[in-house]
Amino acid sequence: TKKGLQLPSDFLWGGAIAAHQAEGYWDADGKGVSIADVLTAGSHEKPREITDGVLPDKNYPNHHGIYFYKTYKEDLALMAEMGFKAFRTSIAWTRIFPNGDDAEPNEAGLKFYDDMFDTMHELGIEPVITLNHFEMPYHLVTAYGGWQNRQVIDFFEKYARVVFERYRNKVTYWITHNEISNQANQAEISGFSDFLVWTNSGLKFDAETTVSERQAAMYQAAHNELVASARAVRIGHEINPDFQIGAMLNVGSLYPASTKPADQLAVQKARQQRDWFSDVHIRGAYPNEMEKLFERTGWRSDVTDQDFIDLASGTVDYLSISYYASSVIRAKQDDDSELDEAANWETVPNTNIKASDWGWSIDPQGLRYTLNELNDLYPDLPIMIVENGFGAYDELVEANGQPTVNDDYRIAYLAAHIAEVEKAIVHDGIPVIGYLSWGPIDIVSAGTGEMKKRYGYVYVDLDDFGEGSAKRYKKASFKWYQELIASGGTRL
Ligand code: P53
Repeated sequence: TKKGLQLPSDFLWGGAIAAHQAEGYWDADGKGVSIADVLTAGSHEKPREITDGVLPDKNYPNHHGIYFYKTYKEDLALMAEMGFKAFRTSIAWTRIFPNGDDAEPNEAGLKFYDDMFDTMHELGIEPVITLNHFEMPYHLVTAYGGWQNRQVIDFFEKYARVVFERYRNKVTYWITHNEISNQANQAEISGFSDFLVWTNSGLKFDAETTVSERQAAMYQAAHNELVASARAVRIGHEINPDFQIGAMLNVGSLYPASTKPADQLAVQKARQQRDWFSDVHIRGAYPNEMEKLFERTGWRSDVTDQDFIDLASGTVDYLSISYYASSVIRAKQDDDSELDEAANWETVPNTNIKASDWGWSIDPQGLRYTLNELNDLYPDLPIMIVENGFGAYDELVEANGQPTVNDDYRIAYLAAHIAEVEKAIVHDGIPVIGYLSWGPIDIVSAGTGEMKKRYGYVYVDLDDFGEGSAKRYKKASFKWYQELIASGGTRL
């Protein structure tokens, strides 16, 4: 009798990384400076600094990553050894268009991804490729002001067209923008406000910028990203009708702090401020409450009739999500008239569940809850989980003469979450088409820039200063994930 998971045989098991967190070689072979290249190392306590260009004497962890630019063949072989069916990474936009507004693409960058995708196919691994994962060209910020400038739509469209044409026979699964919703209510939830408008949109505010001005810039940038995504989807389908092009949102579940009606409304509003991004991607139009918000505030002012035609005609084929943690929302006031303003609600700790060393709550049931919620919103739309995992401090030990990590805490997190994915598929009938865990090999943390916040099945011997041998060692979770995939998910 079969125990544990009972998943479709074509289920996409695997893992996911992003170029800027892994590749290193930040200025090699014509690559331009990206917005990740001006982020210093931080920690749970200390935010990463956004510097004006690349400065001497600063620690920029994305400059070295894990040297994946040179090690991808060996690293992908380790993923294949675990039985990966799919591997998600991003194309570094700056390897293709170093400045973003270049007339011609950089052939060395295009060639690099040709080889990487060939390697994946030789190993039997399906590439899942993100176009824009927190790494837009820095020049598009300094010369154009980031995504709030409509010209960036055209630059992105050109970039998308070039890579869609180049890899039309090598890549089927695409994602346009990584975690596009982070910059909105997620910023309030995670306490990362200034950071996430930078990583999503290349927006940097000075102290004098008012909340309303920030909101206007963010909503305009997000609108431009959505139009750019829709145009890319349409172009992609023209280039290859078999392309599967997806949206990507971080969808940690949201709970009300109490049974007070104001808390219910606050959590609903917080969710709407996230889910409108997927609404636009999936339905091709803004939901009413967002149009009303823009009517009242004048935010998202720079729109054309053609934008709305583009949005309607470039809807995505699937939804991809990241899920790490849940959040609890409390209304700051009982008067509900302004609860759609994030400033009028706040997050509070969840005393029912534990959290990671970085304060991310551990909530496997929340994943099933969220998958159900998304399926209620978008019935039968395929959902791919493209990030889930446990960032933790790992200790390297010797076992049978081999360095390894006994990461039973990571196995426990992943097993509990995958069990909830099974329930969502088998009990709830939700079309989840894949599970890609985050950081199957240790990489630089996006949020903190640390190496020591590790997610991998494979340990990489590098510290927060880029010191170390960069050697790869299998953790205990390596064998666990390998056996899980080999068993079709039954050996949880
Ligand atoms: P790290 C914030 C909130 C939720 C997910 O995050 C986030 C962020 C930004 O840090 O990022 C996603 O490395 C993102 C990945 C990132 C991963 O989650 O801060 O798509 O690039 O590495 C994990 O622990």
